[in-house]
Amino acid sequence: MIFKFRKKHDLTESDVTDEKVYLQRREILKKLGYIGAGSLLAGNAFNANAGPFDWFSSDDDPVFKTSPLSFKKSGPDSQILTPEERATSYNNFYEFGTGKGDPVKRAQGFKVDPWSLTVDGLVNKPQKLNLEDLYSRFDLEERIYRLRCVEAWSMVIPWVGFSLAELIKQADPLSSAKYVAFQTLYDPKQMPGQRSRFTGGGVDYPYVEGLRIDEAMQQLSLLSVGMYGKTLPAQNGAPIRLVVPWKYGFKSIKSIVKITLTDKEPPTTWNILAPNEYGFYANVNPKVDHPRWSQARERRITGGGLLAQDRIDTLPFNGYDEVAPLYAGMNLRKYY
Ligand SMILES: Nc1nc2c(c(=O)[nH]1)N[C@H]1C(S)=C(S)[C@@H](COP(=O)(O)O)O[C@H]1N2
Ligand SMILES: [Mo]
Repeated sequence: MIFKFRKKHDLTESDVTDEKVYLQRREILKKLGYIGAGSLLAGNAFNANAGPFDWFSSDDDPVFKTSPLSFKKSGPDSQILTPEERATSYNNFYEFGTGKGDPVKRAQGFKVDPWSLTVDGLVNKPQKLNLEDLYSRFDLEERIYRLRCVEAWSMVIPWVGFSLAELIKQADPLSSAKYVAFQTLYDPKQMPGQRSRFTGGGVDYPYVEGLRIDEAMQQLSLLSVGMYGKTLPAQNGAPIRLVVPWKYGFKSIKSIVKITLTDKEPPTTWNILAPNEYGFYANVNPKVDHPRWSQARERRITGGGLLAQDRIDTLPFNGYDEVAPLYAGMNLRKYY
């Protein structure tokens, strides 16, 4: 698939194609693949002027293209969604810099095609998925989840994806598989944060994460390929990222290229960086403070105006009580 870029300053109001024309093109775009179509909504500052059918090319100012997804919509939800423009412009993705506004600026030229996601390790049927497999092999569904960052802010995001369990089942794990290890793309050419310890927040890349196998098989554990009805923007972890809503956000590893079933607890990036501050489990827990700040409350980034936020109580397991049995008998102060 070829990426078509255009200069941002070339755009005018009339470049935004109306929805009817757009929907007719959707079928064509589907056949072409998934990338190449711009965002329908004009909410994202970086996509605001990008029409769905941009065949201009340019060497500078690339705009990362998202395209609509077909999926089973979630039922009505009482939570106020975080506005799309906030969820796609206030990010942690250290591969593109440590500032919250860095990823949306620096990830626009990120290339996801070709992509290869490998599932290997203690499995009978190793898997290799290309970009199209990510969108077509599983029935996609929308899931509205709360995302609680360890830094004490949170969002409510409508993800689109499939249960991690579905992919693991296809790989047919051996009974010796006790953990699942995840790895982000390593590509310093594309990811400026990976070029030096200084620009990448001291992380030893690639970013790695892990779950116990029963956590990975929990139905809430989601492999997300989209948000707000479209494929993931680069800054949110395109083309595929993990979302584990009862754990702090750093567990939800972005832009995954490898999933390995293993018999040992895998190393995890933030635990390596500061083991006394970030544990392997990282379950949201208002009673266990971060050594440098309280986790009792959070700043919810909400939908009431561009800069709106509410201060609310943080809930155990981020409110996903159904996961509590996974930790029965465990001391969650020790296993933070
Ligand atoms: N590869 C990678 N994955 C990552 C991160 C990162 O820096 N690199 N940051 C994590 C953190 S701290 C959070 S809070 C979430 C943020 O996801 P979002 O930007 O989509 O809201 O991504 C997580 N996944
Ligand atoms: Mo985070």
